[in-house]
Amino acid sequence: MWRFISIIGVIITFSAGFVDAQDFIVTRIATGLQNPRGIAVMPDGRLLVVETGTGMPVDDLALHTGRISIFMDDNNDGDYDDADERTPLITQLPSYNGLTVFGTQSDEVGGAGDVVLLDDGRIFYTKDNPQQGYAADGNATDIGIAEATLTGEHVGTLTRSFSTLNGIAYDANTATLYTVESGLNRLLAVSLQGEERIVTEFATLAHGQQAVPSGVAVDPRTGDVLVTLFSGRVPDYFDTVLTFLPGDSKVVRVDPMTGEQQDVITGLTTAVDVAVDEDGNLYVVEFTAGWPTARMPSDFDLYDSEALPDSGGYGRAGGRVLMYPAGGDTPVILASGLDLPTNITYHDEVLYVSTGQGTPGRPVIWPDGSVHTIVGEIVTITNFR
Ligand SMILES: [Ca+2]
Ligand SMILES: [Ca+2]
Ligand SMILES: [Ca+2]
Repeated sequence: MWRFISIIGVIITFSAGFVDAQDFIVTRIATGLQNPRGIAVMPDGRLLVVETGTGMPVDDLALHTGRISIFMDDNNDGDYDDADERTPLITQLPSYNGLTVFGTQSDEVGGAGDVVLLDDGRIFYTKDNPQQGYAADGNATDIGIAEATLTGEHVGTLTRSFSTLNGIAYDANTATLYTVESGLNRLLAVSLQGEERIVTEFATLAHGQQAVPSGVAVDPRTGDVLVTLFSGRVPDYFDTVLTFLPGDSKVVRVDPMTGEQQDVITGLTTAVDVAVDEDGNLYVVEFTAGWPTARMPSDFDLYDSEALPDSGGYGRAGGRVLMYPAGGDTPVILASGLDLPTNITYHDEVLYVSTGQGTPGRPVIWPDGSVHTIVGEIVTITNFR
């Protein structure tokens, strides 16, 4: 796999305003997953991994494919692909596809999204199950933040929400969870008792499109909350609807007390998640860095293995991870050519990135013309600090 070959050296090239120092090590540590999303690192180094699932419609709730598992590299060979290295902790989490449920004209699998692990072993994760409908209070019955334990017990629902929640982050200093409601363009603060507060709402982006907040992280130095604004559709771009417009996506810094917002990184394309280390260096994931591809027909059969390759609305294998040094030095491309990455976690000098969004096994074409099937993977990036 060319994109996982790292080149150790001192070659520095400039591309599109970024320094591209190719001495970072990108390593695939898990493959064959079903839409890996949020990752939390346990104190002993094991990983807590959310898989949103296949998105395939099922009649029986017990057949739902979303899950949260513990990954342990038992044989110490550096990957989590060997026998018994993945232990499902929470299973049967709802999984759906936005193409069939909402007619999004893209292959987007929804369900459990992101996870945080507290020091006391409590787990909080975002869940998304729009097909369960809405309750009398206006919120969905099964969209919100759920709590579980490291022994796999469902503690219950902490909060319910009106629209899809994406990223979740935790600030231990204030015992506060932060999450973003992508459909309502809001950042929420939630206490561990489930009290919810709207911190801020995000305005439309440069061409009138919805902000669509996606990833969230807490700056450990200040308590500020960093949010990626992914960007919704551009409704009227030279008489056509554009899935997104390159350069309109950004990262904002929010003061969680006042709600004040400040643009920290602009000019991005489909920024989907952000992480920050103890020194304030920022790491941003772009879902795909090029122009949008053709939107997917709403009646496309996602599960027909004979179907022609279709990107699913977003160009494949064009995702990137960028580092923005705290001191304001030139940003660096840490990884490129990733296939629709969705989540990033920073832990102890290592970045964990989940890739391969879409219906697992569906054929797609990569930029070099080669045909691949969608596969969920996790890569690490090291040697960047
Ligand atoms: Ca292994
Ligand atoms: Ca192995
Ligand atoms: Ca994240």
